[in-house]
Amino acid sequence: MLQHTQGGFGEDVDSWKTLMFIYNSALKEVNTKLEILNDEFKHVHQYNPIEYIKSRIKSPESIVKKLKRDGRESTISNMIKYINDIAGIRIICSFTSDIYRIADMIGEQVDIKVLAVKDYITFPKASGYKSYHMIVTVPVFLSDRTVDTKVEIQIRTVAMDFWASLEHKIHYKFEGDVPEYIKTELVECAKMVSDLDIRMLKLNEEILEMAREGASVMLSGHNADRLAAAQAALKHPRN
Ligand code: 0O2
Repeated sequence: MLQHTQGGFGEDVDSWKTLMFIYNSALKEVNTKLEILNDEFKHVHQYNPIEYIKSRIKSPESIVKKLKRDGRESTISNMIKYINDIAGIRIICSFTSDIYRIADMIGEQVDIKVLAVKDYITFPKASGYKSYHMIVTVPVFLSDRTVDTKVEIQIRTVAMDFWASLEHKIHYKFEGDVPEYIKTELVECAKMVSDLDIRMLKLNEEILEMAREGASVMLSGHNADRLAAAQAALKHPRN
């Protein structure tokens, strides 16, 4: 029978390799769930909310850096307890509306527990950073137990991802000490990204509306043909 370990790993899990294996398995679990949700959405609505998915395991250096930043010792138990994004998944979609749609679908999965949400879309960071973050746990089913494992899910548009990738590179290059004029430029670019997202969403909604109207015109055209055929049949009955 499977033993269910709540909130992390049992005391017996002490090796780095085992830990990484479990975090990797959690990424696979979430990836599969997302693929199924995306396929189902396409099947029902003839539309793909997810453009693509990226996943990664945080490097040991980044884990140690984050623990140090928070004034904690670099121990395995601290890492499990305090580092929420050892397993990270980034979902990239076309439109802002897709972000909330995907977040809702994730939240409704019965075996996924949402621990925390950070909505940097409604409340962007001062840097201009926009993204929707969810910290969740997903059960990883092993031969003798189930391990609830933390995964950070970041959901953002293609435009937001473009901005965040460049900003991350700049931040890394200047080791956090980014010159003021570059920071100002990045904030300006973030505004342009937000404008672009709003305009693209509006454009898409207009196109969808036109498609809906087109379909109803076609339908009424079809009905008109059927009506004319029925009238003709009444005028010229075969028998
Ligand atoms: P990397 O290299 O992407 O892994 P918490 O994780 O909740 O304990 P934290 O780190 O303050 O605390 O959480 P937050 O703000 O949700 O940020 C987590 C991740 O979001 C970061 O991980 C980045 O991936 C991304 N992020 C947050 N703010 C910014 C930003 O201003 N610019 C960019 N480009 N990305 C950001 P890491 O570990 O910092 O980096």
